[in-house]
Amino acid sequence: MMVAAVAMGAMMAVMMASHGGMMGRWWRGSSSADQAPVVSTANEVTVDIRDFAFFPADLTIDAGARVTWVNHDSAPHTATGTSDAWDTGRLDRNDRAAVVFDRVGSFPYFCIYHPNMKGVVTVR
Ligand SMILES: [Cu+2]
Repeated sequence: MMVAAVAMGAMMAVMMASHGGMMGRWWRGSSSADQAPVVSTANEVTVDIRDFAFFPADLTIDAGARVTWVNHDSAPHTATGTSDAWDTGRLDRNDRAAVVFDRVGSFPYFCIYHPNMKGVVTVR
């Protein structure tokens, strides 16, 4: 898994070199740290993945709600629970996967391909 992550990093570096302008926009884009937390009472909530970040990265939902991650990037991403309890699996561009959160608690997650991509689902 670490080897795959390193290989992906090398690939990204090559892409940055050949598409400097476009990638520059990506890397200057708002990081998850800049985002305001979102509280939703909906049963169905979508988290968009774009520019190597989760939107919203900090999401609070009611127990029993279903969260769907949608990848808008050309790079593959995942939403993988840090505790290993849940995982969307690999999402290629326009792929989506849903997780139902029945338990109250805080569920941090990351992308296995880009571990600096982080989010958290808080269930109340
Ligand atoms: Cu990713």
